[in-house]
Amino acid sequence: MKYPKILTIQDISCVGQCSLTAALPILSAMGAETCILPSAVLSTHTGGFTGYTFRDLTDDMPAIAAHWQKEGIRFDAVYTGYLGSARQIEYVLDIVRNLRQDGAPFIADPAMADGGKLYKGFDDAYVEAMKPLCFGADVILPNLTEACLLTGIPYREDYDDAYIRTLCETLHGNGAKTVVLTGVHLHEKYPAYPEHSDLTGVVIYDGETLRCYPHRRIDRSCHGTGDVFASVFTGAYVQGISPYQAAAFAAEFTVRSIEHTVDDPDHWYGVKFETQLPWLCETLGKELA
Ligand code: PXL
Repeated sequence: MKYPKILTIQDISCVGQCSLTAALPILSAMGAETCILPSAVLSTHTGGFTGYTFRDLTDDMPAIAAHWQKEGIRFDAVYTGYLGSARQIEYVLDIVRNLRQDGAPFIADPAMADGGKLYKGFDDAYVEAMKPLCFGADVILPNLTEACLLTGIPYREDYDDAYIRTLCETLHGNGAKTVVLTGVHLHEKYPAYPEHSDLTGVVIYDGETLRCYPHRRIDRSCHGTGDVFASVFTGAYVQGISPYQAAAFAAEFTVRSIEHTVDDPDHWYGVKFETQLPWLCETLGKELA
């Protein structure tokens, strides 16, 4: 098993089981040294809480990056998520360009929208600023809404395979080397789980092959699942696991985490992914054996 040094750049939502409070334990459990650059500090995430605090850390970034540069610190992978401002994305691009080891992958989760809508606080300027970051990534991990915003293709709830293919090809055509599109509704096309008539899947496209990993769909939207998925994907991918296998692994972990949460109506703000960390370590160990 490798011992990669990963830098992840996303916010600290102090309460809410998303962003860094998910990425850090997940990547550590997967055997990676996990360095963090907080993009902002919030008292909670913005999905369902009101009155949260928000401290943008954009102005701290250049000095942090300059210090790392001076110390000769380099990372074996950079993984970005929810960022603090459109202006911050310029600094993040510099870090991605200058602080990676040769050949180190850059994984971008746009983390800006879901269900056809931008998250609170983001606007068109933020989407524009995100484009060069996401299109320069080795792997991009959008949901359908983010894929639409990045490509300018109208968001639809009802779609077919051709629509999904066009989204993936357009993202790839703009420069993203591998596209991992999450939350794709598969209707009844995939018989792998006959007990679930309604399936969701992850679509993986590398410019040549488009593959789909179908998984169980739980009829409840949960906060932070995109971050949980992206963290497990990154932890697996940096171990040399293929994008398809890493996406399948991340989907299984995410679904298990949701399944361990849905019976608790008070736990509406996140998923109890911590309960699945032993499964994660054990399964990763077996994959790499
Ligand atoms: O899970 C994505 C996310 C991350 N960080 C913050 C958020 C959200 C989604 O709403 O509000 C602060």
